Amino acid sequence: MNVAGVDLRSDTVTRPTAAMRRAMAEAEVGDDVYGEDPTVNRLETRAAELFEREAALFVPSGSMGNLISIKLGTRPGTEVICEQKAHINQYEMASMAAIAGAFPRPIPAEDGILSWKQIEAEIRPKTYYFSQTALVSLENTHNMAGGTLYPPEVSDEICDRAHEAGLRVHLDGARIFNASVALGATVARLARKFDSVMFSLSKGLGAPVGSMVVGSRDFITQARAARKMLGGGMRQAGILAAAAIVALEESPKRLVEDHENARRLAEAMAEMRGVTLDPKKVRTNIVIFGIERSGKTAADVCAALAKRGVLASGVGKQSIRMVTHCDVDRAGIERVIAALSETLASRA
Ligand code: TLP
Repeated sequence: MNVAGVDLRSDTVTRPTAAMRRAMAEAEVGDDVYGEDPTVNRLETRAAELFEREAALFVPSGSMGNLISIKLGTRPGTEVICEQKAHINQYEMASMAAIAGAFPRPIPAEDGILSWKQIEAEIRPKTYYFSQTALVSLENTHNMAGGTLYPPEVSDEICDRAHEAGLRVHLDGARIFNASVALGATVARLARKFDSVMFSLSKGLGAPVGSMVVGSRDFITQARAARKMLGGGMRQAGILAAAAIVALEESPKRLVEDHENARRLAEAMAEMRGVTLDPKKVRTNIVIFGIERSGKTAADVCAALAKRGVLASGVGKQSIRMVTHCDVDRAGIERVIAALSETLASRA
């Protein structure tokens, strides 16, 4: 994307800030496979502290963090209950099946938010000739449902009841800091009942690379071994962890701006002819809207937007996702609104 453009394809596209680059240049490093990188150790300690859990592990990506958690929470031949549009179900290369040997049991849910009632109905009978349910995975915020939120009492109930049923519960909290800001609850509060938590440093928080897995000391010891097995043992990773520490300390407080920008975008779009969107549902940094009524395809609209310097992603034949982040300010948002309005009004 050229510097004059506005890239809303994802919050993964952000560039490290000057403070992050400085921290990277000055990072003290060591070999993290030997546990000797002081900056990685500091990041892991800080993440565990913020989530009020025993331990945390720095992993190269959210996908690897989810896979490690699923691998440790299942056995080959067991099942994972998740929402149908969950990232683990749609965008992780079927790794839970290909690598962990687990089978997804996806359930479609309105706005991506599952209830215990829906989950309970999909737990497999405890009969030897059925594959057995091992793990429930929730996504908060839910990316492909438009950054939607689990009310804390709903996720708490799912965790409690799942535990009573002998199941583990994983949180794909790639954007849990967005959820925390929108719900006015700490990440520790939102994540406290989950057995494992993955959160991303490289999305809304703006770090260049990396995610964390958080949980009990015993779980993280096993996760460290699983990370090595998957080829995720990194050496002088303090260079990356240094930027991640800046992201963790500095970024959560500014996410409210991204949410306000997403809301402004959604409210303007809801007024446009040809767009289907309920702006009240936009509570975090993701806006997904339908363009069925325009008669155009997402591919055509995205191509026309790109010509006007705006990047967005098609997430269905006639639906588009825009994600706000720290590299887009209010002026950028106004530019996107103008570009979309022109694009939808044009005949081509
Ligand atoms: N999401 C990406 C794409 O892969 C769709 C994006 O642009 O939003 N969990 C959730 C909820 C995610 O949204 C993502 C990435 C991941 C996990 C995976 O993280 P990475 O990309 O670090 O492997």
